Amino acid sequence: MTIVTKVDQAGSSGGTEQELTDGFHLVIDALKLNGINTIYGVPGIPITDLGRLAQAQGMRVISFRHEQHAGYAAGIAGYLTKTPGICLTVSAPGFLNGLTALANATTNCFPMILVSGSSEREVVDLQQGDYEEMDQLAIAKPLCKAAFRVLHAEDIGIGVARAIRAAVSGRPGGVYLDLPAKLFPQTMEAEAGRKSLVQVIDPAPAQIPAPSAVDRALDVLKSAKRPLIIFGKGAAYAQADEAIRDFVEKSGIPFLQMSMAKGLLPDVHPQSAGAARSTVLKESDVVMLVGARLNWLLSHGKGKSWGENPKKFIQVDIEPKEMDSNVEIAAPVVGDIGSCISALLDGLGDNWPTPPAEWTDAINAKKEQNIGKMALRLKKNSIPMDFHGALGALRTVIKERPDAILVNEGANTLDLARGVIDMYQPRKRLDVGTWGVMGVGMGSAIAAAVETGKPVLAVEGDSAFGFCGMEVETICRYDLPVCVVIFNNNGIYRGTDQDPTGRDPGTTVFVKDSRYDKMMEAFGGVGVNATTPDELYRAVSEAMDSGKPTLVNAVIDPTAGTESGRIGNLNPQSVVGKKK
Ligand code: ADP
Ligand code: TPW
Ligand code: MG
Repeated sequence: MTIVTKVDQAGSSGGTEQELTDGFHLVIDALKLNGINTIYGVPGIPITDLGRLAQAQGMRVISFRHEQHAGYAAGIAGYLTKTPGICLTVSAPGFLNGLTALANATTNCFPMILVSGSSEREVVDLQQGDYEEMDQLAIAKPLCKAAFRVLHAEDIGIGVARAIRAAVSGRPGGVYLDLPAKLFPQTMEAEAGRKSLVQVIDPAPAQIPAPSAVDRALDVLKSAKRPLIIFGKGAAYAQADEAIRDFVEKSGIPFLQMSMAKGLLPDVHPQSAGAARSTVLKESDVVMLVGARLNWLLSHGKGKSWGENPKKFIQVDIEPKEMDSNVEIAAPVVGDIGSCISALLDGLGDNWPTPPAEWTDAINAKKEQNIGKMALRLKKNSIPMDFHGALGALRTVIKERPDAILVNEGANTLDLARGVIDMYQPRKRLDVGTWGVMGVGMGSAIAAAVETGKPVLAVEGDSAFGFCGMEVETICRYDLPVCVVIFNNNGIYRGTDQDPTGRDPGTTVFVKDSRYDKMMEAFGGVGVNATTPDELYRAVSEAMDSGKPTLVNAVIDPTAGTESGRIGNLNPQSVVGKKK
């Protein structure tokens, strides 16, 4: 705890000196006490001094150009570390800019805390028009797990503790902490301040599954002829990597990994069914979901992609309300993934029957076929590059650096990279998540570099990058080991759209032949224009090895992409006046 000042209580007539602290110091002390040492944010009234002081007190303060990206960074920091990431913003507009990221964190089950300065309660509540007036607490509430406001310096310790516990316990998510301007300069006696702080003991307590639920799940699994495990990003988040690997290998069951779970087990693991995804979804008879929701990303567990075969589902999740969200769950296992998988692993015993060879052979045959087809596409050396040609180069870059972090967003750029680039280690792939939101790239890349110190490769559609492009200045300013590759196909999905009236550019196209590499050069980073897979491979390898902020403009054939990438089927189509 830092001493703010000493006052002579009895004035000039003498008396005892008293150590004081204030709201600024208490917020920082409360965070540090709980192992939070990094803040992502944008300064301004009333939190400018909070950021300054945090830096002076040894915290890492990463100042962004826009709060949304600071917020995305905080969410990803939470995902990578299981400690809530902190996003610090000013009131109303700054708060609202951060709110998208808070909602995104909640949607994705990432623990983060949006800390916003706010205007005076008295004025806000009477709607008298304060500077940046807004009832932020009320607005944040529906978009996060919990929202708290602290009005008195002596409550800062409790407020921060509640925010931390709410963010990481149970299903993780976003929490809002409202700190009115008047709170910061409030003083209190330093010793009382010290005592008011709370160190959160066991913030995310283990949640042990009921033994009967574990037995039920094992019974269902044992009855399977064509079992399948699907790991989601909740499984990656849980950091139960060893138990998960042991369970998979001991059971012999084939597995799929959802986008951000890729690498939890290496994509090249012999039991990975990633290259036979549609076959295993259709043909499996028992599916065990681990930290993956049956939402749109898994076609809600029904319909064409799941085929005709009746299926039984086992679901391992910390959130009981997730069970039966879309289809009946035959064996719900509620608890934290580490505890659940350990219990299931124990239950496998020594004589667990390996899945029928008929099933695993069929998967392997399909895998071989699909991997062969893909290999041909990756070898393509056409100019301008198509997606596969360019991705073939990047796939090698990651293969050669399995501990690097891959950030990925876009439509075609996302969907194709997910399939092409194998991941080898857990929590190395960060992408658009549950919402498929564009613009998470630079915030994620910055947090990944700051939190892990590992080199980061951000593979970005040109549109996706546009949502967060200004943060390349942040990357240069903090000299982060981030290499951004823009898949520049001159537009959203494709670069070929036209305004039927001939007046304006088509709605999905951008300026032709743009040179995004110049943006990085503007801030002192390295810019490269790459037109062939070889050039791309060389530029990215060099960047990953040097750690210098780099942006590679990869020139992609504007006709190569498809509308909405792999999810074109979700597009509602106009039924009137459409030309054939
Ligand atoms: P994906 O998009 O990869 O399929 P989802 O975000 O849909 O993954 O699902 C993640 C799930 O993981 C959520 O339902 C969440 O409740 C769950 N989860 C997160 N952390 C844990 C944990 N430590 N233990 C158990 N379940 C968890
Ligand atoms: C916050 C809608 C989905 S994908 C996409 C948009 C605008 C961009 C696709 O173009 P890009 O990729 O990135 O150039 P590529 O390779 O296909 O050319 N606003 C937000 N999120 C989403 N998802 C959209 C809009 C969208
Ligand atoms: Mg594009």
